[in-house]
Amino acid sequence: MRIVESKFIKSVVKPTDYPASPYADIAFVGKSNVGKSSLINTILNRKAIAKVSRIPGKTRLINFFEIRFKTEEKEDGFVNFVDLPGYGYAKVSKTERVSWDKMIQNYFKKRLNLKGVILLVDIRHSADPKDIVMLKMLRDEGIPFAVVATKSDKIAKSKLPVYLEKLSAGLEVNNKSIYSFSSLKKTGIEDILNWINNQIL
Ligand SMILES: Nc1nc2c(ncn2[C@@H]2O[C@H](COP(=O)(O)OP(=O)(O)OP(=O)(O)O)[C@@H](O)[C@H]2O)c(=O)[nH]1
Ligand SMILES: [Mg+2]
Repeated sequence: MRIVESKFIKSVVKPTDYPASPYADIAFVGKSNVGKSSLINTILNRKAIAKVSRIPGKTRLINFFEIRFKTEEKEDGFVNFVDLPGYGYAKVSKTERVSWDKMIQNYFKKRLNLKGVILLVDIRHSADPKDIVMLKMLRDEGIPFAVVATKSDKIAKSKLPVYLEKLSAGLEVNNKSIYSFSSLKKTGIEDILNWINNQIL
């Protein structure tokens, strides 16, 4: 899969505001600051189509992007990428947290275009209860998912398999659906694009 073009569509909160689209959605979720927006920029080869910040809680709305791509089978394919607001950020009010959770839950339940979710986790951290809750929600809804362990540039390359093994055990996901990735080093892009392509065939 090769990205040809990508454009920002809109930011929304309510299901009634989701963009009408004939294309499949692939959504990106994970704790705040894990690197969702960075990953989207990196795989789209764009500097700042999704907003990145060192301060957690940057993405507070559901952001839709429309991607045009090419594959061996398809000369002209389209998919939407959806950047979801990060969870688990301590410095937000309870009301705000509840409204974020609701926003994400609504999206999973109501968005018929949704064909797959990529859950991002920090490769350096052990399995987080909040991510386990997210995985349960995805399983309950029957939404296909993959786990991407980000910021892999922070650990030695030789240690990657050990960290991935530990995370897949902790999160109780098959070690074949967990990939390492680095926005900084631009590694792991191919695996993610292949996974996405398989969800939208
Ligand atoms: N070293 C390293 N830093 C990264 C990587 N990906 C993201 N970062 C940094 O992590 C911080 C957060 O990145 P974002 O992409 O904004 O994270 P996010 O998950 O979109 O955060 P929210 O929008 O708050 O949910 C930024 O300072 C990024 O530069 C990576 O692969 N390696
Ligand atoms: Mg973000």
